[in-house]
Amino acid sequence: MRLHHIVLLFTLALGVCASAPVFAASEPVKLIFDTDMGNDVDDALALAILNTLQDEGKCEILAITLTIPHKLAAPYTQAINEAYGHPGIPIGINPNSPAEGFRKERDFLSLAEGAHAPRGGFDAAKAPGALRLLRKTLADAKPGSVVIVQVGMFTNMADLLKSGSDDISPKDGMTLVKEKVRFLSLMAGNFKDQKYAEFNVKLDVPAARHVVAHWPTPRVWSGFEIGKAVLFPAKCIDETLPPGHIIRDSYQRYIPTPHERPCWDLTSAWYAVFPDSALFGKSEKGCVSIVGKGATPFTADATGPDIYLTVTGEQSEALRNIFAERVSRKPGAGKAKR
Ligand SMILES: [Ca+2]
Repeated sequence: MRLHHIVLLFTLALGVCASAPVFAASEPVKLIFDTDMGNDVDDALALAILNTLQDEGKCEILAITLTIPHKLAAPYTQAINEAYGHPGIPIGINPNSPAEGFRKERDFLSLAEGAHAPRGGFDAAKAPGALRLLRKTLADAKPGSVVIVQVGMFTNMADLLKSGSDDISPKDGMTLVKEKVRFLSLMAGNFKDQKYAEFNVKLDVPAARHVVAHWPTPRVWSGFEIGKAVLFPAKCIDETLPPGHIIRDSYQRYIPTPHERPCWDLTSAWYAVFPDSALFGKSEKGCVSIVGKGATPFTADATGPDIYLTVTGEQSEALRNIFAERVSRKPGAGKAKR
């Protein structure tokens, strides 16, 4: 193996920056995680990974907002954060978000009222609304400091863009996003099959249209084909995670091993923290549009706000191994020295 191959593999394995980041490497990326937690188990895997990156000082999860109206989505999200050592992250709910994505036969949210109930309890009635939490989090943030990871429907982001001034901030949603958000990392769309209506788009097409038409920062899309190329190792669930682990139990409730679940939301979350990672390729700049029932055709345009991610076989293999290693970390592992 030649030296440059060794260096490349080392770089891939660490997910380190291939070019200079905009912010100092030591500064945690400030994140908002917007998720339809419960519609698929990859949201749970993604949140687990973000928790471990927070332990390492790579990111700070400022808030989590939900785009699923299920009453156990917030308690379950709290249970994941507790299991990974961060019980204090605020969670915002949206009772008006799309309900059609939830499949009862694959329910793992009910773990939150059984074996994995939040230790401190969780009163969903007292949880803030997603829109209020988004506005508050952005109002409190430094300019250009927040990365939003959207791995569910576009409902909350459309609500944010449409919001006017209120008791939280005199600024409207467009202004808050323009001033405070660095970029939007989203799992949505399909850039291989431009006629395919991807789940996160098709469940709330009007919201997707609104966000695509108005969102004022760069947007980076991890399409359906990326998650399909990066499969979560069943071996991690079966052999690495101990019995009684919340991720192991959730995964087996959703679709049991030996199924290897596509890592849709994990890729978007990873990119949000490591936008210069050598683990992804990127398209040229362009414009995504939303057509029909939710297809996402892409048109190249050097002044466009959108790019989409690509992965090679080598990158997929590196990503799935990193994801498995992350999910199996214990709370507090790799804690940054401060
Ligand atoms: Ca999701």
